[in-house]
Amino acid sequence: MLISEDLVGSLNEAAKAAHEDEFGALGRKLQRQGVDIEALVKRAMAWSVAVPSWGVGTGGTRFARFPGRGEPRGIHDKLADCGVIQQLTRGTRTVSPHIPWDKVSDYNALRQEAAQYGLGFDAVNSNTFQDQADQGLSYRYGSLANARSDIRAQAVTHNIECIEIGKALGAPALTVWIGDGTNFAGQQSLGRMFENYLSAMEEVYAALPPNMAMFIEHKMYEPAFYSTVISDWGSSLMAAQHLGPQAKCLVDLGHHAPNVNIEQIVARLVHVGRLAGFHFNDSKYGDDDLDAGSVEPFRLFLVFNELVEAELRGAKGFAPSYMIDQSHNVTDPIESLMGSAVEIARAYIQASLVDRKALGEAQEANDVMAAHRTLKAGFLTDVSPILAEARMRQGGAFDPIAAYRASGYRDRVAKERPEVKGSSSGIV
Ligand code: LRH
Ligand code: MN
Repeated sequence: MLISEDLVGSLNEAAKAAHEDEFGALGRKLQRQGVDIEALVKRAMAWSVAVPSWGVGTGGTRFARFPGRGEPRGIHDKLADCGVIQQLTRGTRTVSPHIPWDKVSDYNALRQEAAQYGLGFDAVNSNTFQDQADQGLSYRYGSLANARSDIRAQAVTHNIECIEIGKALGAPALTVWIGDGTNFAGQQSLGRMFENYLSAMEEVYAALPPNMAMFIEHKMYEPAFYSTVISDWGSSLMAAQHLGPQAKCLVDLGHHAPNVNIEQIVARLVHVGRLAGFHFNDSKYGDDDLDAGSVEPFRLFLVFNELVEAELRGAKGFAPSYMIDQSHNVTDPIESLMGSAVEIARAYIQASLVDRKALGEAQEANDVMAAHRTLKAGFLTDVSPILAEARMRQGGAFDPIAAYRASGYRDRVAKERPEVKGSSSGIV
């Protein structure tokens, strides 16, 4: 264990009396609503969201990245940091890796290394939005949608390599996000770019083993600022339906214009059985990659309302992957990821206690206010005692961030890991 279990145990013991009082009170409140708190604790214990390997390092913007103390040097440090998040929250059992940022020579050994922290791997992310030192051709003008077939072929080869890495890691999917697009009208044919992308992705799709999915991630803009090849869920769904049943649409909450109704996009993708899953984060303006639930917690709840509704009615092909994708520019990434994991689990449990029968009846009766209040009652319920109980029953911390701070883990790794000076720029 990376954090002393005795420390976690003594902190939990100190919080026990107050916790049991609040847990008891919530249990009685929910019982009056015909809801069994034990069932919700079990749902919270079974819940898990993947941590992005790139999220445990300090993030940045195009202007600057201000490295923090004890920056992870590579995937081995990143796995240890993800191990801390899992040990204290008990709700982040997998890591989503990014290639080549997490490239190693022995992926089986990496799989064992992760397992010792109680971690597995979720979707592998390819990267054809940067040029690597040892790369032959540049992705400056795009990758899988590039006008030049040799550059598309290079990007196809990279994605197939990521599939092989995914097989070795036991990953359920390959996530393909490309920044391909244009900055000027006329720079490229909008139709031909999409066709180039589809033909290149056909080759990647053909390399998928039967038990691996392909997650297509759309994004409205950035790094391209006039057009983006896979800019919205419509383009993503067209591509998925063109490629085949293993291709699905990944929803990154930050990849939409402000005020877009993301929960309805979720409902549509559930309807066609093509919801791949999520990159959870929050935003106020663009792809801000802020901590999930830190700007619009009600929107996060409404997304989970669609997910729980789909789960409870047994929607066809409904098996989303839940992942975080954030950039931690001004906080300790471990604290932000633990905080986000708790807020995401909170939205899931709040959506799970909505009185679906009463909601359905109010909707049938067009009783607008009753329907809205019935749904919102879930969001207005403080489920913190359920989340804490679920963590502690699995050996986690009553308050993960307080336990992490008390552990001195950051001070410890700051001594082991060389200080990163100066401020480069970019997301990682
Ligand atoms: C693109 C994105 C994508 C990742 C990258 C780090 O904005 O959301 O999911 O590859 O961030
Ligand atoms: Mn993303």
